Amino acid sequence: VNIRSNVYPTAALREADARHHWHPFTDTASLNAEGVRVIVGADGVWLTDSDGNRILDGMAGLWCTNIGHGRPEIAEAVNAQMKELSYYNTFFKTTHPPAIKLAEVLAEVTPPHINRVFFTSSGSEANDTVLRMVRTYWQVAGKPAKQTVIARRNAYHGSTVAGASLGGMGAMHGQGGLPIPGIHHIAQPYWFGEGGDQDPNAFGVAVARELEKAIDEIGEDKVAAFIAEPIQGAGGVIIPPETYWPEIRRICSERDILLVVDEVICGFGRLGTWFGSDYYGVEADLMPIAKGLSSGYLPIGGVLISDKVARMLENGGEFFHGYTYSGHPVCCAAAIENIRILREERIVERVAEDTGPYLQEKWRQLGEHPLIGEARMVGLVGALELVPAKPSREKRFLAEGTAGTICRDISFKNGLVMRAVRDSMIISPPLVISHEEIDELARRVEKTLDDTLVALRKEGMMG
Ligand code: PXG
Repeated sequence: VNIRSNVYPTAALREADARHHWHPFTDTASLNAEGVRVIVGADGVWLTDSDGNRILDGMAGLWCTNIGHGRPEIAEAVNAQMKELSYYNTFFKTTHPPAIKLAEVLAEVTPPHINRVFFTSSGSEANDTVLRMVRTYWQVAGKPAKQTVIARRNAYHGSTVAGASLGGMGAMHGQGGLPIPGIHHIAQPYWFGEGGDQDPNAFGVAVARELEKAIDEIGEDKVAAFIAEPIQGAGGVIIPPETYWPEIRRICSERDILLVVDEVICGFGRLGTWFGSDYYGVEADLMPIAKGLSSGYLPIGGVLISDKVARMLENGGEFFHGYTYSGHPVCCAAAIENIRILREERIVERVAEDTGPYLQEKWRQLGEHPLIGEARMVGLVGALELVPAKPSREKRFLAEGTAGTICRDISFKNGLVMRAVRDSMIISPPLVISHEEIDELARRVEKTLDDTLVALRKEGMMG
């Protein structure tokens, strides 16, 4: 197999992949029976597969390619850094210019109360760091019993032991004895699915108050932190009602627990603001980041640390924690160049003022389709809820996830990557998407919904 300028037929690539490659989040037996999809190139918002098809990347890779695929400036920055200093660590009283520069740039784009960063290679690692950091914080503060972290059902915080434990995915907890002790899950602010007949704002407050109840049950003297995504991504683009975040911030402050806002998906412009916490006007004590930090060009993540947490940890002596690749110079160089592009091309502002509203209007129109129970979007991340009996919110498809999977497969055939979460369709395109590309995306979504409706009727699934 050539890794560049592929000349091999898809069948040969599939066969080799099936023989040797174990994929993440995959039923290996059924994948290998069906045959994997092979992507050989990408440019802007477009992917090319091994049969030469062009596919619109409606998911920005895996929610990460914020500046789009294939920018030569990043390749050049990485190439130059490789030649200058390909690797050195940041342990043992050592640093290097790329780590210094990236830390400085991050302090510029984050809110004023955040001025430090701890580097990791991924979002999962960042959340492992978070767990140890919040527990250490309270040890240093002289309240060593405050060790429990409250998280939410259907949250996604990564796939390592700590990440998957903080996450609220039942299927993940079912494998490998998770969650680890000391993590407590409460409800998510998912109005469409779980709001019953409450109005969204009343529901937002009620769900936030579950945090207060959980703190009372566990005991304030035992709770270290609450962790949540501004908008849940992998859980199905769950956009909380407006009342939710202010209530969460109030509760965390009154009860003296740290607030961790997981910015792995929402960070770096996804909501039309630099961070999801900016969009909701909520001050975080810690913010794990990854994905859009480098637009996925190289693996890098981190934990952004507020002054309050930094001051406390400074009193604690050595923090016995770090990764070989914390602040990897080449990954830092990619991230610095990525942030330069985001700033100089005003990409975040464009999402807020131009491309976001433009796609949101198309999305609202798609919401009128007979298959769609709700169309929701903030910035450039959204979901379409498939329902069998519009306008009923209560009536859902019987075998949950079947309609979503059918729709996702049809979407691929129509040249669009949309992700299915249960029976909702998710979109999170590169932030550089143009108006023409948004028009094309909306056309492909509409055709996909039409085709899906025909397929579901044929299966007798509509009703
Ligand atoms: N936090 C959040 C909010 C995430 O979305 C992570 C942490 C973990 O990051 P790493 O870099 O370790 O993957 C994520 C990752 C999906 C999907 O199918 C979503 C993620 C990863 C893989 C698949 O939606 N999010």
